[in-house]
Amino acid sequence: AISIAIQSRMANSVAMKAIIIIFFSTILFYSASTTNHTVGGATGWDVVSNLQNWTKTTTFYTGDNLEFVYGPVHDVLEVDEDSYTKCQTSKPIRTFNNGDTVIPLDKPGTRYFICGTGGHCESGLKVQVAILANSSRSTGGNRRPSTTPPHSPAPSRSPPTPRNPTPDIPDTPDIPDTPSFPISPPPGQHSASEVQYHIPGWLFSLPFIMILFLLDAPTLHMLEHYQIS
Ligand SMILES: [Cu+2]
Repeated sequence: AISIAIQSRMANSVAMKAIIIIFFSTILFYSASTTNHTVGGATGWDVVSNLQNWTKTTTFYTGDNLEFVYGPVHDVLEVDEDSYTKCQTSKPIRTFNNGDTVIPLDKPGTRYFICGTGGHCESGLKVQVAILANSSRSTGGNRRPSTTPPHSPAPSRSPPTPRNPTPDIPDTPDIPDTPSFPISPPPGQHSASEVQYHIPGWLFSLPFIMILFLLDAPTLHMLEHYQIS
């Protein structure tokens, strides 16, 4: 009786593991397919950040997030193009001041953000982001920097470009070189993080589950044996 109890507990743990794996690999999948762009990189939303350079080396897609991290001396105003150009803080579209503002980039187009604190916008604390339709990602849009603007043909084989200094969420935290990935990326030089796969997230966890069950096959076999007897 004791060993049966132990065996059924092991079966439970297999199911547990499967659930946990599905859960985390789904999260992993979705975090791999969206990018959180920390505005200004390591120095954040601050006058010391070179925001013009930052936007030049970053490509924005619908589905990505912009994250503004800033101290209490700053705020974030979303403005129209005219206010952006003139650093006019009097008619913002939206205002944020909680120190950590995440803006989902939900549609293509250009959006403008400035700091509302006196003089900061004039000192360069302003950012303009051109958001590309997400579909351009899957058709081989160059996900990462390339110092070229997104519209010109991207160099297909650029030397390891300096990754953007952003400590944003690593695109593919622990996915090894996708050994078990069921779908091979489109031809091209894109790493896993650069390509959006058009498969449901749960499918992403299948290889892991298969590995799990292969590893646990002896356990399952023993379990069957116990149930028969
Ligand atoms: Cu400011």
